[in-house]
Amino acid sequence: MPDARLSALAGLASALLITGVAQAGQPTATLPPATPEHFTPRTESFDYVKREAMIPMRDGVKLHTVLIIPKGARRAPIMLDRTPYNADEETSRTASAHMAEVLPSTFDAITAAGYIVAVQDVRGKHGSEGEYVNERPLRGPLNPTKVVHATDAWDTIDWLVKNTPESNGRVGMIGTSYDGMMVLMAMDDPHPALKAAVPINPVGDTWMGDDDFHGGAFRLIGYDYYYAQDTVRGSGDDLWRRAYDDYDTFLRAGSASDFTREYGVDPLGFPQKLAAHPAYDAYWQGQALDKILATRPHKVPAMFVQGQWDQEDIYGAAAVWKATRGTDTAGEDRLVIGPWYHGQADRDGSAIGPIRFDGDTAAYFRRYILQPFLDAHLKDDAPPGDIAPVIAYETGTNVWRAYPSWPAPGVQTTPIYLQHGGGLAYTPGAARYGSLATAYVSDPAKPVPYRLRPIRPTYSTGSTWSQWLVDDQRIFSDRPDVLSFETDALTAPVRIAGFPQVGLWASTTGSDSDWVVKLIDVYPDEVASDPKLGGYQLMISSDIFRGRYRESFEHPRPITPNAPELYRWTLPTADHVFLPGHRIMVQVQSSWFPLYDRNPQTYVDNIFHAHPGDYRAATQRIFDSGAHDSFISLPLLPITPAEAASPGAKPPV
Ligand code: PG9
Repeated sequence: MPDARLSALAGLASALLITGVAQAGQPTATLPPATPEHFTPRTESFDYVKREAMIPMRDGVKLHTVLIIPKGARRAPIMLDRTPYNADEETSRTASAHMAEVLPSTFDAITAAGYIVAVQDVRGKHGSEGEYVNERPLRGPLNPTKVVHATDAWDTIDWLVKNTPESNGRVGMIGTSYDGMMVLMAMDDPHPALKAAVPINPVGDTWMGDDDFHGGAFRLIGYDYYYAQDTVRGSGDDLWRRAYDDYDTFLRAGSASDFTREYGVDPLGFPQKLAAHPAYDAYWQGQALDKILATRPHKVPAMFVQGQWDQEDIYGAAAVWKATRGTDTAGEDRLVIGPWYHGQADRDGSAIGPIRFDGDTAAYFRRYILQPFLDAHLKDDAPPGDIAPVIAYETGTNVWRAYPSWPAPGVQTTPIYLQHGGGLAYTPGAARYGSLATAYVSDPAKPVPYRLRPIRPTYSTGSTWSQWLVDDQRIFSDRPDVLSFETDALTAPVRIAGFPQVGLWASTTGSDSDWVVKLIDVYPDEVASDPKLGGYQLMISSDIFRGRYRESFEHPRPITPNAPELYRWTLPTADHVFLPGHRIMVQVQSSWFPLYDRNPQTYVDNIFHAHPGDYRAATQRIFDSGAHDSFISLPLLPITPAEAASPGAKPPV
């Protein structure tokens, strides 16, 4: 064949090969694919083995579980975390040959101590089968089904101890927030192999003071959570916005129900339950884990972990601890109070925003408090732990303290009274006739923002939501609808160690009202060691109370306009020293928006469905002297000469 014809044929053949055009009856030519048919990662050099299992529950549903096992482990305890937040992600933080790198820092100390870690998707989420019911109630009147988180935990632990040859048959449970609630629920009816429980910032009672309501006021930010969590089995999208500032977003929407309709949240089951149960009715009472666990026999030693500035679940840990003291007759439980935002015990605990602590308090907790507690209960040969019943980080002085109980023994509950004209003192202010009051107008059309605007969506990229409880309150103190009362500069330290309580005498021209009380540490005008803290107003313990619930959380009642009434409620626990040169301040206001929905200030049956015409400005009077003397009861704990002589010394835990 002549050369020219040969090369023309060769050209045609290669064109056919590249384009894949097939002649009739001939196989299509292709390029070799980049992805091999079978690929096995090289993991021989890893210091751990990863195993995945679909663990069968008693109803046949299988739950996806990832085990990370130290290579060569023998008779190792297992730490189990049950989560709705994706077990795969929780066990593959980085692509690494090291167990410590793939797991979140929750597990750093126990990983170093040779534990096996098991992370499981709860039923209906991510890799697990079954239906997801957000905050699925335990078995009882609210849940007649046979499967609940307590049984799922039981079945999982049973399977783990029978199918993990590297284990010593002892299991601990740990988890933060929702996962912490999973730990509490497992304690309802624990498997005998469950030997230790660590609920960190758990949801204990979502109505009473955790994610969804505080003092009866509804937390609008929950909609972001339920939208991302409950729209799909995996991780859902963020709830969309059309404004940069959430203050605008929620104010323009109107009531909570108006918002859910406009943004398409209304078909979701949990938001529907929130709107159907605005008061503390049987639905919420029947799920309150502090109340439930107080009635159960004490079977599992627990370490309850509380954050002093927990912006999501500031109630649960301390509440369950308090409620279950009567059952822990062997004194096995522990309470840890750290200077942390929500989940910070699992992260870097050196600071929140501009407020710095002495070193990484969270790493200290995990290494010197958590791990010895777990070792004592879970390891074959560990010495008994000598962790004090209560370990609390005292802010202000920035030292860890050990106590036999909480509130700390020796606490003297002492009222500090609002004084007419803005003072705050241990003796009630006198009034020549009757009572004195200071008035302000609370206008639902201009609610007090809970943060400096613009307020970014809670969980959006770059949001500083986790820091909001330490925001400088100075920006609000000069608003005409925020009252401030403060002491003179202190000449001696004042320590609080327990739960401050509010006694607020107030009246409103409306027929319903919210009251917000903030206990604040005012820094000296100048702080040489950290100039940006000069004059800083740091909230130490603060909360909101919805006036309609003053007599009963279950049965709200309208307020009689203009009649002074005493509003009493308990603030979150705190362990803090107001240092010499600082001042104690109390601020009072009637909204905290849009973290909390607006009270229309006109009594309506269900505030979720309030109409635009219900929202009315009201004149609020805070009684500050005379017969109606408003106060905050402080859990004062005198500072001993030894403590005063060595502030900053770390006591042994
Ligand atoms: N605090 C989160 C939560 C929100 C709503 C319900 C339950 C939990 C969490 O961080 O898990």
